[in-house]
Amino acid sequence: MQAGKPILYSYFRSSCSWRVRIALALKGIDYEIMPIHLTKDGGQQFSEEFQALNPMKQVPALKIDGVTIGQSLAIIEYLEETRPTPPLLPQDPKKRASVRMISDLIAAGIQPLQNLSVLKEVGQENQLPWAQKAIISGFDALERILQSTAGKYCVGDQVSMADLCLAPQVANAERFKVDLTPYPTISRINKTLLALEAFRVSHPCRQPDTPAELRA
Ligand SMILES: N[C@@H](CCC(=O)N[C@@H](CS)C(=O)NCC(=O)O)C(=O)O
Repeated sequence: MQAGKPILYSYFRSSCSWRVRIALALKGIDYEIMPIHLTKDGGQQFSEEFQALNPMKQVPALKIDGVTIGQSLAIIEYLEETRPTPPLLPQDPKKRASVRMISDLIAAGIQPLQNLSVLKEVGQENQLPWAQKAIISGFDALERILQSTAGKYCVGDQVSMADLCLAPQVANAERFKVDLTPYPTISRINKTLLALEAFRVSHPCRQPDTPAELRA
């Protein structure tokens, strides 16, 4: 099948979309963004057209090489397997396990609990404390883990998939007004990551669908 430029179905503020945007930027993959607004029109992720691409009704989804892939970590691992440079998983199996552990901690243990669809269920007045509780519980564990795995980044001194999960989750923590003082390692790594070009260009404040008042 003839494959054109990859298309990323993305929402500027979606932390899971940001993970993939960072991977695409780091690997120097040219792509187009198709914005999916998660609240406009009742949520464009619920349209029949988008559900045909991702039946989970979530962003991101990436159309690439003639396939459409949902789930940010599956997308990142596909990019890693097909475009291995620069690597986002270390060679050493123990370090690889640490990268996957941290990625899963964030992608399965924190983000889903504070995702839009869950927040809708808990009701307007409970949303902030609910999201804060989920993030604090995950960050308490993550800070301890990073104290033994981190170098400059989450695992040693190479940017890895774990870092692609960390920076977007810290942005969510800031959006939900979580006090980051108890997390010096998380904060230090996040600051280092945000200075990298790939994290900068893929940042929610610089996307085609970022509203004017949030652009920077
Ligand atoms: N495990 C999925 C989670 C995707 C996800 O939760 N996406 C959010 C944005 S970060 C979403 O589309 N939410 C829409 C909704 O909850 O209706 C992944 O890693 O891609």
